[in-house]
Amino acid sequence: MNKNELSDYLLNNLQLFEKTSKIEVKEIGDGNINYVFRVRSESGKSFVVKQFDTLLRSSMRPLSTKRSRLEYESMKWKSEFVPDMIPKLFHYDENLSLIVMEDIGPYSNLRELLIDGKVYSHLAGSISSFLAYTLIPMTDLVLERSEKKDKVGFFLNPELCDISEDLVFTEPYYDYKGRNRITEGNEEFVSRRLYDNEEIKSHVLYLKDRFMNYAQTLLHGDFHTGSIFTSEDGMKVIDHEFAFYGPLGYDCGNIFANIAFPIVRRMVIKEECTSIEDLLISTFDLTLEKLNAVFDEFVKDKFSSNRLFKNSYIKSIISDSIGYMGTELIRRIVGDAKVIDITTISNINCRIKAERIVIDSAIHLIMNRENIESGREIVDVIKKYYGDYK
Ligand code: SR1
Ligand code: MG
Repeated sequence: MNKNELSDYLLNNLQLFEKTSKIEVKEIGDGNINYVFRVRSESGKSFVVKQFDTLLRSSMRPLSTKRSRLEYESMKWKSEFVPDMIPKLFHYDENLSLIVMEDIGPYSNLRELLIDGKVYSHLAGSISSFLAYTLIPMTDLVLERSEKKDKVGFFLNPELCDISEDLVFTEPYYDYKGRNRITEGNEEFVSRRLYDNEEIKSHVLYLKDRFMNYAQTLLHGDFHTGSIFTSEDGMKVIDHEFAFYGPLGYDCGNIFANIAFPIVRRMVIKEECTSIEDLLISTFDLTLEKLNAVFDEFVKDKFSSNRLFKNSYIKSIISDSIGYMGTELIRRIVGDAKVIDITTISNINCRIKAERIVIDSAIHLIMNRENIESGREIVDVIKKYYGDYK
């Protein structure tokens, strides 16, 4: 809908505003896929409206609007576990593929905050709680068997998964669609490290296969710092349209990677980054701690609560997380969907260096994913490669 149509729709069909109110509609979305508006009345009431088009916003290719139902239902379900971290939902219209939700205007985008070197003290606690409380309760270990299978079926999301299967797991290593954009000066480096590296490709194929076939839990599916809005008091997680049943470590690895980008950025432009390093360390360590705690809190089935099983289950989540951290790091450098943490490094030599640090760290993480157990080890990997390119 255009702004006038949206305004008429809201005034005539919903009881959110007085019928006689004048409302202002402003487009605020800058994502690749959908359209997002802030709608505000003269009396100061405001909401966010997200509409899902039948065409992808960035490339205009067709995309099913079923994703709006998946986003809505996923937000609704996750709100039961982390009510303060999901924008409140006011309305869903299946025909118009439209969700009306809380306006989280007073919150700031986490990606932009970290680029500026700002870290709130609750962040590691909030992110780790979001991961543990939205991921463990939706596994087979907690849900009744048939309910879990119904959920896996309901949340099948082939088109959005297809985007990730290409952009995250395939194109950065093969460029078979010719869409990769490599920074001038890094072409040969990318060929040597990725396109010609059969060993890294074999590890990534394993992670891709697990992404496609291990329906472990309901993922956010695109959990990066651009999907988090935060203030001194808390955080809200948006953009749940990539939700599907996949390996639990995928969400964890995605957010770890996206906390690492501003570290590398600030390292190469020689700005303070210890507070973000500490954020990465404590987010990783608290996630591990809370996965254990939430497992104990929620897994009541007498067979699954076996201690040895629990240890190996959590260990495999951690190694997946480190592997998926690596794939996210690489795809944001080589692929088509980049991050401003790196693309806005204005000095070209610093950008080239940052990209090499990210790729080498990622390869190390993927290859050594079974042996890394703490946030400190991850930061040490990044520091080691920073040292190599100093
Ligand atoms: C065509 S979509 C490109 C990227 O934007 C989304 O936020 C996902 O990260 C996706 O890979
Ligand atoms: Mg998104």
